[in-house]
Amino acid sequence: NYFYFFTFLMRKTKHALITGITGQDGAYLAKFLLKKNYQVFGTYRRLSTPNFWRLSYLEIEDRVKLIPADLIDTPSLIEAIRVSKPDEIYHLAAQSYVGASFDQPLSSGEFSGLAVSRMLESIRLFDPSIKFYQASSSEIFGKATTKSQNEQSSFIPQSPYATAKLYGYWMTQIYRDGYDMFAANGILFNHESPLRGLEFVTRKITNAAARIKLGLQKQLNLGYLGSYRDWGYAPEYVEGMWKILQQKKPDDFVLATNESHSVQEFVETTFSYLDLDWKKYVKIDKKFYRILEVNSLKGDSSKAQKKLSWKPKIKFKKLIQIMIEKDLERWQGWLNGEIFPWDANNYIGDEKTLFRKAN
Ligand code: NDP
Ligand code: GDR
Repeated sequence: NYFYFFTFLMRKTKHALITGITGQDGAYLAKFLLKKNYQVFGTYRRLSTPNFWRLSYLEIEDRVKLIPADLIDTPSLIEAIRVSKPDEIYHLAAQSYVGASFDQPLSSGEFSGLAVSRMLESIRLFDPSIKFYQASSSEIFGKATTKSQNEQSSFIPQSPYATAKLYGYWMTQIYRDGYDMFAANGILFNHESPLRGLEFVTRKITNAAARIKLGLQKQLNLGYLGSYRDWGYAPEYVEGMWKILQQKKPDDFVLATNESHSVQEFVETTFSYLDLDWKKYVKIDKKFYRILEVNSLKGDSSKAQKKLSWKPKIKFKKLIQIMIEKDLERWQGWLNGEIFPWDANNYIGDEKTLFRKAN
């Protein structure tokens, strides 16, 4: 009869709770889970200006249920779990900018580190059968001593951010082993997209290059161009997060393209895509140097490729093409008076900011 069919359907619909749904990964993950027929809940924090542009851009703002919560406010996190009754929690919210963690070391520890314990404790007390994904980071490898990094590599963090993430990594393992909870770390290398925050180097470059091409900007100031990163495409990485929680047993996985390129290569490729000579426009400003730099990271995602059947398709050049084409299209649209969900038109850039200085 209808009643049983309805309750059967209801039980089949999985619930996911995403902390940090307003961020790059949160928005893509929400879209991905909706396609998989999940009921998607997400936490957001109260800001003076609402920040839902990514959800609007992906046209899912009406399809996700939003719950106000802040990482420092444990009752608000418990309430988010109580209201959403999740099968899976994706803990993505954090202070995610490495540079800012030197300017705000304590709050970075609070939000990127301690908050993981708040989430895990809340789950343990509320319902320890909920699956938990922790957004860990390649930054925990830091001053890496090996050519590429996998799940066995040493952790040598180089920033308050990375140290906080390493704390979250270990706490996730402690709750897995100590309380038999399904708690897993995704150790993700850099992943980018047109929804990337504007202060991260990739989007800073593609946004500025598009403006330079259209005569809206003359110069781009950057910091150290010699560092190497393993850059992938964010929508592919959120699928990996989901796959990590679909395993029979909780485990930790590196997600990466297994390729590494320098920031300078990123600049060169972006500007040459627009037929511009980068040397005419890019200036080095030491104020963008980090107090400590992570010089080179390159992932080895063979475990994920084997056990999760996860394989990134979009590599460096294609990623840059996707990002630059979108930023160019947005600025052209803006010049034509079009209105669309976007961040860059209200951004004054990081030029005027007084960062803590590196030696
Ligand atoms: P974003 O900076 O785009 O998003 C961060 C999210 O956290 C936003 O929704 C933000 O809300 C939220 N947040 C920050 N502080 C608080 C707080 N005090 N209370 C509640 N919410 C808060 O990051 P990404 O989407 O790029 O990354 C997602 C996660 O993955 C982060 O934990 C990041 O450290 C980690 N990671 C990211 C990688 C990458 O390359 N993108 C690689 C490896 C790890 P608001 O919108 O209000 O600011
Ligand atoms: P990262 O990303 O620190 O790797 O952390 P970011 O894009 O900030 O920096 C990458 C490299 O570029 C150099 N760089 C600059 N960076 C910024 N932001 N602005 C500049 O002007 C500039 N000039 C040079 C940096 O020094 C660095 O070497 C990202 C975040 O998403 C983290 O949350 C995540 O954990 C890691 O990736 C994996």
